Amino acid sequence: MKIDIISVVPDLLNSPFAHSIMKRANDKGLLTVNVINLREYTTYARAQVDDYPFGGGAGMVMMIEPLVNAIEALQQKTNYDEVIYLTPDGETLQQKMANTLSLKNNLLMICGHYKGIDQRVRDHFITKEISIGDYVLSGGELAAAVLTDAIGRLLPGVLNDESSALTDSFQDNLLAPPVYTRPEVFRGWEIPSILKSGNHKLIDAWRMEQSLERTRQRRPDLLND
Ligand code: 6GU
Repeated sequence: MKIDIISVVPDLLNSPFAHSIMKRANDKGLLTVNVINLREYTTYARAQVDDYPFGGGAGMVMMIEPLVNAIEALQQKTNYDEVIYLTPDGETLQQKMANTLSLKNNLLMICGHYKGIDQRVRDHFITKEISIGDYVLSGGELAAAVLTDAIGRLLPGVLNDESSALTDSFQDNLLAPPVYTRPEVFRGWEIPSILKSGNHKLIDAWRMEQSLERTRQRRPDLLND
């Protein structure tokens, strides 16, 4: 999969994909992330990419021309399955959406800043608008990093068996059960003895029970879905 991300702060996206599982995805050639600096596509003086809103009001709006220049230049080279705008008024990201997007080949993400992007870009170029939750970030970059991570770890071959995506919280509308590792006793705090029983049927049943209990306590809404 290839993910291209258009940003006015490309440096914000240097680190998120350079470590751990995202790095492994890149090293294995399973996920390529390209960050495109929007300022390279403006024809305005001093690399201007935003301007005052028509009708007045506080804040700046990202101009249509640099964005369309960038989108169309990228579309010359790549046939995108989705052109995604990261915005707090988009559809809230859920695991199911990450699963669906992980089946695509090429994604283009656009990170908003200031008061957002000119509505005409949304009307004519964007195919999907995504928010990562009900709070406001100062720009779309961290949201694009979150979305890219959520998608990238689902690509076949990215995770090894130990970190299988199938047992993640949310994958089956259940939160994950508690986990333990060495030592068996720390300051007198013991691990649940069943985990040492060697009986995998019992252990699986215990984990399912814990998942259900955790979900009931913390996210009863998931059980009603
Ligand atoms: Cl995608 N962008 C911004 N700026 N804030 C957000 C968001 C996106 N999702 C939640 N908050």
